[in-house]
Amino acid sequence: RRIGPAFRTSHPLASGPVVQPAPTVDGFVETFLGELNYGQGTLLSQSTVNDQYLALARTVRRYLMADWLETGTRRRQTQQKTVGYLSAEYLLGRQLGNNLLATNLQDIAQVAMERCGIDIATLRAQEVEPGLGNGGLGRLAACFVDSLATMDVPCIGYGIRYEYGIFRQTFEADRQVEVPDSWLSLGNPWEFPHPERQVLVSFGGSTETTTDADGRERCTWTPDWQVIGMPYHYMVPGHRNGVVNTLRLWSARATQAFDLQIFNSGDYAQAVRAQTTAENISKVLYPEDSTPQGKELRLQQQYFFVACSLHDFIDNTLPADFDLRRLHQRIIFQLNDTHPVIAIPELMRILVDRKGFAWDEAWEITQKCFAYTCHTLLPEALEVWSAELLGRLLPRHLEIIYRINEEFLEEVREAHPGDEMLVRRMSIIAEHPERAVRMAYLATVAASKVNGVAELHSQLLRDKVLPDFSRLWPEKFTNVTNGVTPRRFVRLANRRLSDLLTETIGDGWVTDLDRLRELEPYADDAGFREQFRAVKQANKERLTTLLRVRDGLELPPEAMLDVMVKRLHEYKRQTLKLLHIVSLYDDVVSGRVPAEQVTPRTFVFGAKAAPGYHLAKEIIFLINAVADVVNADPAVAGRLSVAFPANYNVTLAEKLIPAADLSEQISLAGKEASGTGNMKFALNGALTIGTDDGANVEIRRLVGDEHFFLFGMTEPEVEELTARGYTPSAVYESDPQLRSTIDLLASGHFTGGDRQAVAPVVDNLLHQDSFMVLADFRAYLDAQARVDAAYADPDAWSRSAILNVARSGYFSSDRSMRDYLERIWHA
Ligand code: F58
Repeated sequence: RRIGPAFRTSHPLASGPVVQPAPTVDGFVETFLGELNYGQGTLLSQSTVNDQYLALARTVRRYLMADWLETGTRRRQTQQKTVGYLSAEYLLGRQLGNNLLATNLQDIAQVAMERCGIDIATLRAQEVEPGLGNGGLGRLAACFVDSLATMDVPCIGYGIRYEYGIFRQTFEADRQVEVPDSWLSLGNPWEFPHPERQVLVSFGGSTETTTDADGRERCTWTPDWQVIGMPYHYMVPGHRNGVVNTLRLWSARATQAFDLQIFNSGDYAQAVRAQTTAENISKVLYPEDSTPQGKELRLQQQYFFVACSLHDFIDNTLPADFDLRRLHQRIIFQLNDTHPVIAIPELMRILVDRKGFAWDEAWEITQKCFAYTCHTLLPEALEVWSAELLGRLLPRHLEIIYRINEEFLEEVREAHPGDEMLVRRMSIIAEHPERAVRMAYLATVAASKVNGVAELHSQLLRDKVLPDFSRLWPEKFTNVTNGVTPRRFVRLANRRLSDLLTETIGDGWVTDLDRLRELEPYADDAGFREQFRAVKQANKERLTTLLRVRDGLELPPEAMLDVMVKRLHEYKRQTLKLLHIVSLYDDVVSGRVPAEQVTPRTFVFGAKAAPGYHLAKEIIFLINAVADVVNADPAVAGRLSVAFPANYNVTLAEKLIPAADLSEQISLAGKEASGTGNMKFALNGALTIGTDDGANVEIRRLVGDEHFFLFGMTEPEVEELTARGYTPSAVYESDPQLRSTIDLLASGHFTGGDRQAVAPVVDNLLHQDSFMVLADFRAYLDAQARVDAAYADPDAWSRSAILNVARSGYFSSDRSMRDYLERIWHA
């Protein structure tokens, strides 16, 4: 069967424009019914909600197709430099709403569905979001591709089409239970498989070096197994600009040859099992959020998608006669953390072994084609692959890495003669506890630029994580502060605020977020503040309705909404938030504070724990246990309530963030690389209570100290305390309120008298407390008291909230993209 080259012809119809359905209600209805009849094979009268959702999605898709094809043609013709964003994760969120927004079809679709007797909200709710990421890093990739399309920058997002995304979280007896996320099971209307672009990927086997006639060494890799990478294309529409870029996600398939070999040997069952082995590669997203496990399948995933992507660009995207010495003029591969770093030896292998380049020339090309973004400061999060495993799976790549390292260490020796300690410190190869490849070092050595994701993070990256490298190559290091897309996180998530903004300053802010500055004078306008408060109130009511229906939670819609949503990790300090809640509750039930003096607050948590992260799961249990008791205790009724809706994801974020009054960004200083939730909250008019960490630093600088509740140790203070020796139990002894709070927790009050159930968390706090929760407790409570005082003056609070919105335009991912373009990509 032919899956070969594209159809090329001089036939007159071959160059005609693609016919797009009319952007009218009639045109939409007609297309929709056509999709229902001919696409789904059903009648409106017999269709299910899923049929209708799929037909609606395919209708919207039609409106994007002409632009997609046109963008592709234009990109091929202009041959501009492309950003190849390499990311193992894309946390996309639902597509339907975003694509209706991008095409400006929201109102038309709504009326068209009404005309068919369908409530469009029901169809929107039918979509399962593609949860192909863990958290911030994956969501950042999704924001970046959105911005690049909106800015008409050529970009191909490369990644993995996991069959199962991040697990669905449920609670059983207050404990997290993970359910597989079979997001594809009802059909996925947003993807296009392209079997004609499939790629063969090799693993295992051995290498052999021979010398050919002209004395050149040649290496051949004889792999012992292969899989097929099947690309699925997703549309990435720009905001109403006629641009649609491509996200290309790879799915693993067994090769025919592989199957037949075993099949011919007579073992049919084994042949089918072999297929499963191959297909396992893209089966499931690893749900770890900061501690990589070093599992073989994960390395297979990494190499799989990177090999597919490089091959796809070099052999299927560039013209056949392209001179690869100019490769950097056509592509910059941005490495989203270390997960795709195996692309570096892969490109060297392609250039040297397949294309016949000399090593030095290949290295020169390779260095110009990669840039590396680091997203962490936690030492345990830096990926390291055992040389044994890497050599077994990718023998040629390990050889290449060794050679890169040798030549690099020569350079170090030349720059610092006699300093063998330095050489050992900087080696890409670690020797203890086992020989292993430090992927961040490999990335740093090869990349043209290395960036952190917020100013503080980039500074600490230079000073603490990669100090030797930043001394050797100071110009290599730069910062690009993260950003978020205003399309999804303001315009789509917060329609009411968006309408108010547009009425007030026009709609330019959607693609030029700095324009929000024009809002500043309105902070002093009582009428505007009134409208702004009404928006917040309506968003809260929308949220309380949702949580009633979705989770059976009864929440007072007038209370201050205090929200902490992010992955569950000790360094993010959900336990600090919990101690605050318990202390408020303790104040009332012990009679120290009359209930009437407590500011009514609803605390909302959203957090998934990595399934193997035991302490994180104990913390989830404890939050739920405290919620149960606080919510049921008449002593604090109408004053304190705690909600922990299960399965926090992008879809829920879009409802929660617009409703929030207070944004909790309380990581231990020096641990959160940037944070991006912090930006989404500020842009939606929440005030932040936060430490001097990650992008909080920049948010505070921009919105102003008076409109931000800062607390806690600074990074240097954390360092100093660590050096002095931190004893959490001493802090506990010295602060009566902290003692009372912890004692109440430890007593089993929240766990039906069961002290064992709280012991893991309490004991850890008292005897380890790696992230200094107790050390910051007092400062946190004081800051929360300032929050209460500020909230008591609605006018002053709204003024601050409006100024947060007006001054947060900097945190658009459009700005991040401009910074990458200027500082790194030069595209
Ligand atoms: C996050 N990293 C940072 N990693 O923690 C956060 O501060 C930052 O804002 C965000 O990146 C974007 O730059 C993060 O989300 C992961 O999820 C990895 C997934 C794979 C395993 C290792 C962590």
